[in-house]
Amino acid sequence: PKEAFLKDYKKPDYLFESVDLKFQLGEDKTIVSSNIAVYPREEGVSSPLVLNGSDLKLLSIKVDGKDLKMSEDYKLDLRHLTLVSPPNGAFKLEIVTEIDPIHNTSLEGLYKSSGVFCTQCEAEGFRKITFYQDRPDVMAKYTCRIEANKEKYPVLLSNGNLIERGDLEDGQHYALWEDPYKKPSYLFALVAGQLESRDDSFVTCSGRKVALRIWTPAQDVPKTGHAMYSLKAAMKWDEEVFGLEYDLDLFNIVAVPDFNMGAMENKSLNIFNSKLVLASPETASDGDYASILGVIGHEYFHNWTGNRVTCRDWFQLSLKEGLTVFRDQEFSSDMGCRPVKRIADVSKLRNYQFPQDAGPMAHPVRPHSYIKMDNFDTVTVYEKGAEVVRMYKTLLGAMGFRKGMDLYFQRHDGQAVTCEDFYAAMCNANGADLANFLQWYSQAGTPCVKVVSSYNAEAKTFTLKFSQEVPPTPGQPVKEPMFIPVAVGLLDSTGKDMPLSSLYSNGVQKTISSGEPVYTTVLHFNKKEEEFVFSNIPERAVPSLLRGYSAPIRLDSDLTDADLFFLLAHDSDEFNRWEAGQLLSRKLMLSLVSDFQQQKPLALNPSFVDGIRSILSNTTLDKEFISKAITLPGEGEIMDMMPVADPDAVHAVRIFIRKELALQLKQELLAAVTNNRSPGPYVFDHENMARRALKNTALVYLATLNEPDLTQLVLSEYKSASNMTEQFAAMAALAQNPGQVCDEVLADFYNKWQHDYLVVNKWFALQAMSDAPGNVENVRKLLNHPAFDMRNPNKVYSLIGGFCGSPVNFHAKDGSGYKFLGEVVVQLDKINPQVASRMVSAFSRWKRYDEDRQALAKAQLEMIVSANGLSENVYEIASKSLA
Ligand code: DPP
Ligand code: ZN
Repeated sequence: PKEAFLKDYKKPDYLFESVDLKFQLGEDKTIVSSNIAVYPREEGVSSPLVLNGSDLKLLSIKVDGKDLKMSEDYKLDLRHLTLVSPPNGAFKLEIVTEIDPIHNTSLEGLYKSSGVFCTQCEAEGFRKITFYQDRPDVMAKYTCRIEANKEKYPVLLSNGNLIERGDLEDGQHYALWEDPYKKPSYLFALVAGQLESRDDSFVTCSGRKVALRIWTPAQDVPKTGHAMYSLKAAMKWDEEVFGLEYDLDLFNIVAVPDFNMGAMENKSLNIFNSKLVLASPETASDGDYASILGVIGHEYFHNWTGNRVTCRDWFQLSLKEGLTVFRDQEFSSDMGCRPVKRIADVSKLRNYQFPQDAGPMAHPVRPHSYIKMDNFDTVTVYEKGAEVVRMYKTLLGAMGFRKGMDLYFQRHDGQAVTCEDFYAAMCNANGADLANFLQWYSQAGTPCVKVVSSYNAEAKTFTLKFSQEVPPTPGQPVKEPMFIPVAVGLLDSTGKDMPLSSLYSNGVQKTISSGEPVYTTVLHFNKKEEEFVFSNIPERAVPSLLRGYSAPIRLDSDLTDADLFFLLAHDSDEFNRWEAGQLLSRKLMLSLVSDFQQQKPLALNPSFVDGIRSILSNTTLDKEFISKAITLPGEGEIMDMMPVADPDAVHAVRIFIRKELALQLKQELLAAVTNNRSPGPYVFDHENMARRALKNTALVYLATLNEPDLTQLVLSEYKSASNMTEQFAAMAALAQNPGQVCDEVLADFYNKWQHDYLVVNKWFALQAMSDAPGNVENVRKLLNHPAFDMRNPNKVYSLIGGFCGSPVNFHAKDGSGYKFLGEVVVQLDKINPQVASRMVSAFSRWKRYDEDRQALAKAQLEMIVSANGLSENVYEIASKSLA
């Protein structure tokens, strides 16, 4: 396998002015004709023109109307078609290929999902459709003519505007689409099938009426209301917050059941995994509703950040993804509750991105190299990338950030650009010098920051002394210091924010405020070590550090438990209030893990119980905040902090604390259930979701006790639930205790929902994640369940992904979990390499475990790497994991 390197980037010698495509869709084959207007980037170019192509049958190739001869005029290998000596100047290139969408199980390129033809071209799927310079810096105008059987494929869609349609002979019909905007091939899309639409419209800020259509099979149209609401909200939000208006008169979304990822932002024809479109109160949970809102927003926002301004090369992926994730996070915050959204986003970063950044697949936000680009749709590129964008906003302020965005579009609309271009727009628009900020794009690894505080009562100064260390990562043994914005506030002894007036650092005295009181300031920490001294501080303060999680780092402070309890009770920054509780929980869990390992009896610190009690009974707090604040850090997060990860100990301790809390806070938890029952029909808004979140968290706690009256309570909640959020949560609560009740409820649920594949996936996931000893056998059985299908990515993510996400069984000491995954990966790789490589990632941190587990996991990775016909996708992850 060949690795591609950022440092080897070269501009293309040839550019494409326009592309006219014709698809003749058929059951046993599809014929694709392309007609490309080629021109040299610079005059006098005479180098060969290399086109990418994979799994294509070449039928004919012409230049300026003349057939080319094999080997004389062009060469063909497994991945390229090379025109040996193209004419000087501009020319027309006509290529006809044959493809086989019906047997395309990789779900990239053109394939069929539940009878519907659809495409997925990002990152490199267009080369499975026709020969092309399949790279994002080749931007062209497209037309697309689709021909198909009218009865089977009444709806024919592509990018842009429909300019012609009509009937042909033999029951065929056609549609001709024209996209007026230049685009890279990864944004091309085509859909053909029996679909119905929900139609609506949106009037843009300049008064243009845009037709909005969401396409699904007829029976699912009633479930697209929330997606349509989300789309209209996103269109309005982008106008209001960024001044960005939609640029065509039509916007289509199509939902398909078989899709490798969440969704794809193809110009004016977004294609979605149906689980991110379809929702009804009875079948979708609050989490699903929130994901739909966020992802519909995300893909829509790409129209400007990604499509109008795209990436020069795939190394720059975070240019569009980090920025667009940041935009969807802000959108969801504005539509819901900001602190709660921030907590959820930071938890995701810590639970998924931190481990990646500390493992063999660690890579910078802008990777230096890749074997398969599909492997770099990662939490680092997306979520850490979003944190990098957030830091610009933290450093430049909301207005400054907006100025930077405006300049970015003004300079680069219609171009394919780099992360430096974004950085330059941000700096230039603000006359700002962000020093070594670009390190965030090139250095991998989560920076570790230490902070020590001290108070000088005589001088009335409060000092924070910072030091930082960026850990070594593969290929990057030595790191430079990073530019870390640290938002800080100081609390007085009553818990109020102190006004901050002046700050001394780096030999410079700086005024923070001389008028309006300022309670939070952003420190620019960009050296190995640095001291910041606040003056006019009348009493010893408790610092609230890294407010709102102002940088994606690990922070190690000298705050005592007493300080943390104080912050938990008083901090005006709600994120840090939650964080204080998490820090206390992490400390507690780590110390109990060590007790467990030494076979000491476990005992819960009473002040921890009191802290949780006071949160739980605080009626002034947001209910979803309470639900998050009483939830312990995940097992992965704790294992990540141990020198040798011990899944059994961490699991036992987490269960112990949860039961102990349930026992001691039973009355408060019961009150949280009874006070938060649904007052009426399902409503998707923050208040109602928060209420359900608190009730459901309380139910899950109570059910850990496995007492008959509590089981009855949860069972009656299950039976009386009128929405999926509450029904599923009650079932999950019961499923904690394997046995007759659990079995009956699981059977009842399946019975009720067997006709809804999205709900059945929840049922698979719940069973897959069970911590019941030996659950691997149950999961193996479920592989043969009639509702399971290895070809559907969602089902694989639910069942296999769910299993790997449950540490006790995946990391079972006897190696049964590893063996299971090894077998599945080899089998899955033959069907869908992208999905297989996502699954194999579960092995990547095998070196974190004890020697026995290491040996067992390593054996599976070695078995995978030596498998016959292994894909590059799986090879890259497995071999890098072994290195
Ligand atoms: N570009 C798609 C997204 O928006 C999938 N990679 O995330
Ligand atoms: Zn995206």
